[in-house]
Amino acid sequence: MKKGFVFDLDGVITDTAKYHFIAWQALAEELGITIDLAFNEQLKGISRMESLERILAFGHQAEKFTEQEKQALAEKKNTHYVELLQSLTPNDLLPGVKAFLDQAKALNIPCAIASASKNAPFILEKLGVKEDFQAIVDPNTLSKGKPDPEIFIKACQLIQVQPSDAIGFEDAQAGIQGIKAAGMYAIGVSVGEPLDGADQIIHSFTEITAKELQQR
Ligand code: B16
Ligand code: MG
Repeated sequence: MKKGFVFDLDGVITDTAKYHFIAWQALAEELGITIDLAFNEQLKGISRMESLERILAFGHQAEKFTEQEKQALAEKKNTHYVELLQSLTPNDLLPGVKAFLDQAKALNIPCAIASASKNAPFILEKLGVKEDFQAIVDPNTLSKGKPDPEIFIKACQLIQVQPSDAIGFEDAQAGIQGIKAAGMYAIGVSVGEPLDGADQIIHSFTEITAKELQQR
């Protein structure tokens, strides 16, 4: 059966969580809300608007803003975040990622991105790996975010691979749940946090090869 690889972006291909944190923290400070790195953990894999809702709820300001004002706050955070992304280079790829993508290419295994980030195409371009992916799911086309399996099912459709033949890579608990609900094999990329339900856990892509996964 034809295999396929489906990758989350933040925390799997590169670590943009630190930039999300800087930008969310600055916005939260302006609103008089203090968030720390532990709080940031629960924003991983969660959409921009959902992240804002969680920050406002944490600061007891959930009811304070209209929808339009919330859109403006999210836009402000994103402008700051995109400024921070300008410094990204191929050196910001996580260890082993480029070699793994090259192996997949040599084996003709299609690769897709299933990220909640609307900035994914720009980030992949800055990292110099956009051409290594045959598909990038557009989060604007989704009706539900992770842990719903929709984004992973869509990624499989775009690369024309059955979910049961696809392997998904995720660093967030909600993502692992989504991959499993899609009927795929889930590899958790973890630097320490537990990821319940993953079929396999790796710390980095240096621990696996595309060939061994193709044969599993
Ligand atoms: P944006 P992933 C997610 O990326 C991030 O983990 C999450 O923190 C962020 O809020 C979300 O993308 C949306 O990002 O504001 O750029 O659209 O882990 O799904 O690759
Ligand atoms: Mg992630």
